[in-house]
Amino acid sequence: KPFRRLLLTGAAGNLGRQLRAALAHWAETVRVTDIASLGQAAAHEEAVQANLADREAVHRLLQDVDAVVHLGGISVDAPFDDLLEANIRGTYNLYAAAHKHGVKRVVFASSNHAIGFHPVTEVLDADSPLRPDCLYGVTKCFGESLSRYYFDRFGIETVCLRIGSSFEEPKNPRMMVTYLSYRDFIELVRCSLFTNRVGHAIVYGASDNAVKWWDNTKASFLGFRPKDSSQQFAERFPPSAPTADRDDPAQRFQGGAFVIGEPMERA
Ligand code: NAI
Ligand code: 15L
Repeated sequence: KPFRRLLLTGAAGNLGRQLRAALAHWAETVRVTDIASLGQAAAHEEAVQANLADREAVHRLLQDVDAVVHLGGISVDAPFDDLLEANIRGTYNLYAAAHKHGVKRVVFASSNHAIGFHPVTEVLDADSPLRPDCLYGVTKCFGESLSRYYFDRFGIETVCLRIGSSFEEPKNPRMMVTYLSYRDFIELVRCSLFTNRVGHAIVYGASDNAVKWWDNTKASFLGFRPKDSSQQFAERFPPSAPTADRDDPAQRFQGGAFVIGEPMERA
């Protein structure tokens, strides 16, 4: 197998659960971690329950690993103090530990919410300006920036996946554009781990959907070719014209309903 040991954070989550099985084919040992319960570890797995905000725990997680798939953190908008611990401190701890332990490749789950305030009439690529649509999106911009610094300064390579909507099926018309099938998500992670010399890369995670907001030409060296499309769900969500001229911000902007939230305070 190509890797001796891979680390998967957020392994108990929606996408982490999808990836666990695939990683078994790519590494002798997969260290799976989450703050939540990880269930029964398979024979090739080391399960470690830990909080990413716990610096010492994260340093132990990074020991003796070849590469990291970093999915752990809060995956929706939330009070700043919660995002600060899980997404900002957590991602900082991960990079500080990667540097200390000589880990040279990270696949970072960024999000379309890092660019969600671009209108739906625009097609973005890797060089489009960040326009986060909520504090959660701002934490993903932090992760992209932090990883850029750790590459420029220390040569730690990162592929930032600006994931669209990766679920079993699209749940609304917007997700006909942002849908990323689980199979295509796994393929995107595979390309990000196995491509030689990725430097610091930005790639959008969407399937081969009929309407596209994102152009991955600048990340073509990753060789990511989505196989699925949201078209199989077209009857449920028939196509409509772009709505950038309408009054509803949740329809005008790529981030959808995330753009109408407000910064939350912890209760
Ligand atoms: P999820 O919420 O199901 O999984 C995230 C996991 O991180 C959870 O199991 C949670 O317990 C864990 N976690 C949260 N705080 C933690 C902490 N302080 N320490 C350790 N673990 C912690 O989300 P999902 O859908 O699996 O997403 C995975 C990653 O991909 C997330 O970073 C999310 O922001 C990103 N993403 C996902 C998208 C999707 O459509 N599924 C879209 C865009 C980005
Ligand atoms: C995300 O970043 C979230 O993690 C996920 O739950 C979805 O809301 C997704 O974006 C989306 O934009 O549909």
